[in-house]
This record gives sequence, C-alpha cells and structure tokens, in this order.
Amino acid sequence: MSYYKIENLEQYFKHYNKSIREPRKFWSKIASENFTWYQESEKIMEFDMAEAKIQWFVDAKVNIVKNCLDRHLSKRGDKTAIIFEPNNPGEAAQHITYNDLYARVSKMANVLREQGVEKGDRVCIYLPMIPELAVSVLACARIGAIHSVVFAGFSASAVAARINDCESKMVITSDGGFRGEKTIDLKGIIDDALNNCPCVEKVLVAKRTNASITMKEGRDQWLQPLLDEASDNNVAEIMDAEDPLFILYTSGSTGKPKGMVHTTAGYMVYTAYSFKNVFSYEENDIFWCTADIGWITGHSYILYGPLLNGATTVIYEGVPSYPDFSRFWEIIEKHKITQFYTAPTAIRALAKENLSYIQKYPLKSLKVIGSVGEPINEEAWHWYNDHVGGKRCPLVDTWWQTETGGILISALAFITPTKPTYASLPLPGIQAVLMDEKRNEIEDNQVTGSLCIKFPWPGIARTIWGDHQRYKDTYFSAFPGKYFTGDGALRDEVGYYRITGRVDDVIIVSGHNLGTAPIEDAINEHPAVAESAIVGFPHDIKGNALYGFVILKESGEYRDRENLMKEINQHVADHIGPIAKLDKIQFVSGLPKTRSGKIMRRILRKIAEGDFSNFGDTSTLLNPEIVEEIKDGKL
Ligand code: 6R9
Repeated sequence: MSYYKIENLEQYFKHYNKSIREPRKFWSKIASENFTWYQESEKIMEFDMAEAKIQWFVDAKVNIVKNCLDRHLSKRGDKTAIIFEPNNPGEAAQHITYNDLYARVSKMANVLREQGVEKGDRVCIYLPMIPELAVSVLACARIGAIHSVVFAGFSASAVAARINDCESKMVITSDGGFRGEKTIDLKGIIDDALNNCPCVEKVLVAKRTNASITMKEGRDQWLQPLLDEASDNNVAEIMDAEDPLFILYTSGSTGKPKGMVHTTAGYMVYTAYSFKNVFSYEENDIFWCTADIGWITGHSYILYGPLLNGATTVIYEGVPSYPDFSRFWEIIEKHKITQFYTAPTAIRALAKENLSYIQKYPLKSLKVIGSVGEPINEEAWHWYNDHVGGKRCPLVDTWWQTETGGILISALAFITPTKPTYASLPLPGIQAVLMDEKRNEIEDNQVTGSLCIKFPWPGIARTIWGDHQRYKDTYFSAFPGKYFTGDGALRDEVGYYRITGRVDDVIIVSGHNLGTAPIEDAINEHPAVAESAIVGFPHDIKGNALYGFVILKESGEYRDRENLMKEINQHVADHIGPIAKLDKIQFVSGLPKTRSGKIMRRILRKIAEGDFSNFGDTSTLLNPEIVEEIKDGKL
C-alpha cells in the first residue's frame, strides 16, 4: 500500500492513524517511494522538543532540484513546467517546459558557481514575479546555496536588514518590475540598501523593464551575458537531509524579523505530499497560486510542491486589478486553470466590485479552489464558493504558517466535506491539540483554545537563523513539549478546526474573551459593509471596549451614517450578543495591511487608543498612506 495519495475519507483516517502510531514508518515509506535519493535515511527522525531540535531523514543525501527537474525529464521533458503570465495582457505568456527549465536552472547554477557562490553561502533574491525568480531560487538549491527571497515590495531598509541578518554575499535583482500601472525601481532600492550591507560582494541584474539604472563597477553585472556563456548542464550538489535549503523572513508582532530556516529533505517530502493531497493534484492539471514567491505560500505552492509533482504551475507577474478587476478570471479562462489558490483579502477586494467582471467568464476548467493567509469570513467564503467555484469546486481553506513549511490543517479536495470558515482536519502527521489557559490539553470538542502541534512533522522550520534561543522561546516555551502556533482555534463537534485568529487578537470586554474574527464576520454580513477590523481600547468600566474600522461597499449610498452604525451594532448583537457591541465605529476607505494581506492591528490599536506617537516598523505596509487618513478621521 502506498501512502502518497489519499483516495477517500476512510483512507484519510487510516493514514492519519498510521502516521500517529508509527510516524517514522509512515514518512519513511512516502520518502522512499516518491523521491530520488543519493542515500536513504535509516534513522528517519530524531527530536528533542525541550531543546527544539528536530531532524528528519537523518543521514539521507538528496538534492531537491534533482527531484523537481532531472527526474521528470525522461517522462515530462516537453511538458510545461511554468506558465509565465506577464503583467501586461498584451505581452505573450511564456510556456517553459521541464527541459527548458532544467537548462535555464543549470546555466544559472553554473553562473552562481563561477561567481564564487558555494554550498552554504546565502544569496538574497530580490526579483519581481518573472521566470528568473524561479530559476534563481532553483539554481541556489541546486548548488546548495541558501536562498533568502525578499519580496520585491520591501523598502531598502527592510531588504538591508534581511541581507545583513544572514550575511548574504550576493544579491540577484532586476532593472525593475511591473506591477499593474506601476514600474518599480528594484535596482535603485538595492543600491540604497547596499550602502549599508558590507557583506554583499556581487549583484547580478536581470533585465525586465529596460529602465536606465546605474551599475557599480566591480560589484554589479548584467545576468544575461553570463547566462549566454554558461553550460546548460550542471551536476547537482549532494546535500545532507538537514542542510539548510532556504531562509525566509517573517515579521513578528514585535522585534526584528525572524529568519525561519527550512532544511532540505523534510521540506521536500512535506510540500510535495501536502500539495498532492490538499489540491488533489492529477497529471494534467494546471495549478495557479496567486501568492508572491517572496512569501512561504509561493515557495511551497508555486515552486517546490508543484514541481516536485511534475505539475504545470503559473507565475503571474501582476495584480488582480490590472488592467481591470476581471484579470484573475481572464487568466483562469486563458490557461484553463484547474486549481486556483488565493487569499481572502483578494477575494474580498474582488467581491466588492461589480459581478459583471466575473460573470463574463464561465470558469469551467476549475476543479478546486483554495484559500490561505487569514481566516476567510463567511461572506467571502460564499462569494468565492458561488461565483468562482460555481458551487461545484471544493473550497479548501488551508491553515499553515511560514514556520510550518506546508499546509497543516485543511480539507483535502474531493475527500473531506467542507464547512464554511472551517479549515477542517489536520493532515496525516499533524497532531493538532488545543490548550487551555492552565496549559492543559483540552479533550472536549466545541471549545476554543491555543492551537499547538504536539509532534514534529517533516516540514517544520528548524531554527531562526543565528538565534536558536529565540526559536525555542517563541515556539516551544509557552506550552512545554509542544509547538505553539500563536493562533487560537475552535474545534467543533466532529473535530473540525476553525482558526479564530492570532491569540493576541482576543479582546477582553467586561471579562468576556471576544475574538475579533467572529465580530468582524457579523459586521461584514451587513449589506453595506465590505470589510472591517476590530480592536480594543481602554474603557473605564468594561476594561476594554471595541473600536471598529469599517470599509463600506459604495460610499454615498448609505448617507445616514447614524442609522448605519445602529444597524451594524444590531448585527453584532444578533450574531455574538450585546456584549460585543462596538463603542465606536469609524468609516474608513482602507485598512493598514501588510504586503501579504494581513491587517496590522497594532497600528489600529494605537489609533483607537489615541496614541499617535510611535507606530513601530511600518516598512512592511502595503498602503502606508492609509494610516494618515485613519488618524485624521479618528473619532
Ligand atoms: C501561509 C501563511 C501565518 C498566519 C497564521 C494564521 C494566518 C494563514 C490561514 C490563517 C486562518 C487560514 N493564517 N492561513 N488563518 N485560516 N486558512 O499565511 O503564512 O504569512 O507565516 O502567516 O496566517 O494566523 O498563523 P504566514
């Protein structure tokens, strides 16, 4: 019996139980039967939760890129590996076959080696969503260099901090990038950043926008001439299972960004396995994940997961609103996408627009739709399910984190019955538990608690670059012996999980613990409301009171704001109870969001409290200008 693909619900439970009873046997069989190894592991796994030391496939030798490319060539050489859809719909899409991708990655790998990059060196990749980004990532992994992709929307100081933290010796960037109507001066940002990065020796520059840029003698080189000279054959580096594969920075609520380190074999096995099962991937599917490769979702489900399975994956350079709000739907139709994976923030933004944008497109090729990044509220869930999934595609709400490497809790398409706003059941290997305030494991269902995982899985990040103590403190100390996710969850009567949000998103009002997500859901159900965010502010009597920031669907239509506030509060009272009524409601045109779509609540909290003194690090905000607007309109 193979464990790689789960065929039905009964088998899911069987595999799940096996993975708990005999985790080593379970994962070693999957690893052995579905990947190419130079040497297989005998010990499979060793761990010490107290020290936060976790190792998978101990002593095995492998190269992840050989598994993504080389082994597919005999069977799938002419199959499209990557479809590149440019920002401008007038520019032709590119279809890059597995043969082409192998040649391009090999050339790039040879260039990196010629430029002095060695196994274990860190390379910062700061590129737009163009094929060179995928090629650079894979080329690093091929030669054992540790890639540190920095989202090409971060500011110079944010990039510099990430470069310095892991001492990248090379930066790969481009002359610029296209995003909707905008052109972004990436090379200029890198030039600024590098004023403060003595560790960087070389910069390779890909051509995309043809913008005129300055090249620093002795440091900067155009990439293409180097590639033209390089051989398209390359011998992959033999890597130990636990050699670092990449570093990816994730911003904590406080302090400097954490460089999460993922290692080779465990990440490979887990991303491939979770991709296959969550999305029910089959050979001729065309998979599109709309995330940026600068985030973990892009690493795991644009690149590694799909390529490990020999899939066709889409890289889209642009934004959902360019040239208009039908772009996503047009791309799905054009490339006959079978699985579409996006974020609630994109869904809500598109749902706000006229239905005619989507109704033009039948979207019949779609089989599965997915959501990731934050809790998907009830209204967005239904809009996505009805208008994109046509009520026929399973909607998989996938819960996971940069730290987890791959999806941990999600329905498996066509297997797990879905339930709106519930991520549903843990994947095999994932021992999810809820913990109460006294740090005891909660056995009952229909309860909420802090979500922890009590046994290691292959995809878990192994450390924070240069700071193992912080890794231990952040994830393994709140609940000794367990990995603490920082999220709260509710478990229903059949054991389905609903992620309620970060536990620090809980507000205590008059002694009642109120999660922000269900209140926001209730507000969002009002027909005039597009989106909302709730924070607490100090209140003499209640301890905390609730302050709501609300975006309306169409301004002007609901002129009677007083009445509207009453109606919104009535919704809240009806859904949650009068205790959750908002003391203040401020109508705003947008919310401060990180570039991955998460509301930066700490800024809203400060505004609600009337403290405009120090908003902390706002360099990761997508829309910093909104902060001023909200501040000026404060009640
Ligand atoms: C993959 C990714 C992780 C945090 C996580 C949680 C939230 C992600 C979610 C979700 C509810 C989902 N989150 N997916 N909350 N339902 N399906 O987003 O990684 O950027 O590290 O964020 O995002 O709060 O803890 P990352």
